[in-house]
Amino acid sequence: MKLLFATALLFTAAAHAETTVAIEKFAFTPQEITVAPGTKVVWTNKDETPHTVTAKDKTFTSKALDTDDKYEYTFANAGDFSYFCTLHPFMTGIVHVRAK
Ligand SMILES: [Cu+2]
Repeated sequence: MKLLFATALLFTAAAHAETTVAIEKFAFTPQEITVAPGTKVVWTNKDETPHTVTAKDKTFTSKALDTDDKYEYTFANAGDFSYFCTLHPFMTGIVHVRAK
């Protein structure tokens, strides 16, 4: 019974997993992350310059984020998701979504 309860807690934690990426000095940090399906990724712009978080295939995109603005996106399915900043296309990042 105790084991079942622990398992349920684990599932709950996984369903609400969240990770953060900073947008800083014209770069996404960390530039590359690996998360489990269902993870919410929260980007925060720490620059004085506006940036966007835009999927290469345009499946998701933020507005132009001002300083301290956040953008969040939940990755439901496994895959490799490249993204960039539309205002500074040299800024790129990638989210690997892998079932564990
Ligand atoms: Cu930018």
